Amino acid sequence: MIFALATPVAQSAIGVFRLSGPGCCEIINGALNKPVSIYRKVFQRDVIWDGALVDRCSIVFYSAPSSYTGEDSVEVFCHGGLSVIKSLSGVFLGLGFREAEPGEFSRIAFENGKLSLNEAEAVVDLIHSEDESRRLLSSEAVAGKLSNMIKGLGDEVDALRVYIEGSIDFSDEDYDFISEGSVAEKLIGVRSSLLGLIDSSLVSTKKLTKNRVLFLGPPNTGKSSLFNRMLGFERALVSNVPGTTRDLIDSEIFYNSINMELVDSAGIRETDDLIEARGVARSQDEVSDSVLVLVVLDYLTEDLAKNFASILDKKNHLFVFNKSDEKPPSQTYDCIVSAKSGEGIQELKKLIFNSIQNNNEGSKKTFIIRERHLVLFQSALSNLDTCIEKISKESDVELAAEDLKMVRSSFDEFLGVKYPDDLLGDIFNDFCIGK
Ligand SMILES: Nc1nc2c(ncn2[C@@H]2O[C@H](COP(=O)(O)OP(=O)(O)OP(=O)(O)O)[C@@H](O)[C@H]2O)c(=O)[nH]1
Ligand SMILES: [Mg+2]
Repeated sequence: MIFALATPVAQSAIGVFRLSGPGCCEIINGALNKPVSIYRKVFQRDVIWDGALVDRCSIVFYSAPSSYTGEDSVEVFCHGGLSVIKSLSGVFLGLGFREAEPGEFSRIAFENGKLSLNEAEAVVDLIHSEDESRRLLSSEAVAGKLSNMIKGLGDEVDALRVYIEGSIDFSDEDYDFISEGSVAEKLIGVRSSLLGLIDSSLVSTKKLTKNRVLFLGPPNTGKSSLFNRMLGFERALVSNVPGTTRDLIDSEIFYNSINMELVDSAGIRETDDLIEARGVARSQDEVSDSVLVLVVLDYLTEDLAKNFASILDKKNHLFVFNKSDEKPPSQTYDCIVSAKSGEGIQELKKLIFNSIQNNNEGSKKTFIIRERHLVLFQSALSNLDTCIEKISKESDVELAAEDLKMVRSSFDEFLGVKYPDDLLGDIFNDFCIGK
């Protein structure tokens, strides 16, 4: 039997404990002023320990298998004071519960078939999601839509494999099972469904789950000044010496319900200074991890705009002219600002916001998936391709059935029907305690 505080360890209005394990409801009843005998209903009860009142709590019992973990479970809503939380933890330990590991509740849920592996991963993404669009993507996966689609494709693959294997036994007869069964067309159908699924999925990497906005430009154009101005405090050093910023500096701001991570970088120029050259190389790498690049220029560097346009190519970017308090620009820009006077800063924030919203890859996608899932889907796709080739040529039909077994096996690994040993640890360690 395990227990954990499901809410943060901090003073708050209420704290929620979660407990799970066979028979745990009866054990908890032993510490209540009056036992609870009805499941899935909220009761107010006093928790009594050593003859003294610990706290008056709201309590819900769940009986196996109708709970998150699939085991008997209890939720206890207590007053959110740290001393109450500490005393209740003492009661649970005294009753024989042990503290849960991170993700242990979800792991039990997975082992009891309440969640597929991909749904469990989506639970982590949902907890970690910081803005609306990512939350929606993870919720779709938590709700099992992606798993169901893969299960459906897996069933089709199985049926086709059984059909192909069956046709092998009758291969001497004067009947072309493969073409009569339109096997090739059906396989192509499965392939295009899988391809469609990949296209509608956003692969989450740690960096891309944040909306990183990179400040890029020649040295001394005021990137750091603009970065500080947007944050509202002096985060990065500013000086009139070109090459002040050497490393990447990031900081988050929250604007109109989206979280943006602003990243200040070293000015880009040809340089002999080795340290600065490294900084420059790093900001070029950083371009690929960003959702938006702001090219910051001033009146001395206006003619470099075209160089940046070619470096950035198809990357989502905005040209920003800074130091408008000193001189107006001589060409058109997406935004004209002065980090010094604050002119144009609100417009720039709005532009960034709109640009992120419009270009948010996520907004065009249906699912959020892990790198691991993409690898499995791609391997399924390539096995389908070889299978389709064999079937179309009507050669090696026996081997074509083997290809389909491999496709099925990739799907099973996605769903967690089978998995390598260390994978479970990797996934569930990412959870917080109490989930
Ligand atoms: N007049 C005026 N000066 C500015 C403005 N923004 C920045 N500066 C000045 O421009 C100089 C360079 O500013 P930084 O913010 O350090 O420029 P940077 O682009 O980060 O420079 P590096 O880190 O060296 O690449 C400093 O002297 C700033 O005070 C502005 O809007 N108007
Ligand atoms: Mg700087």
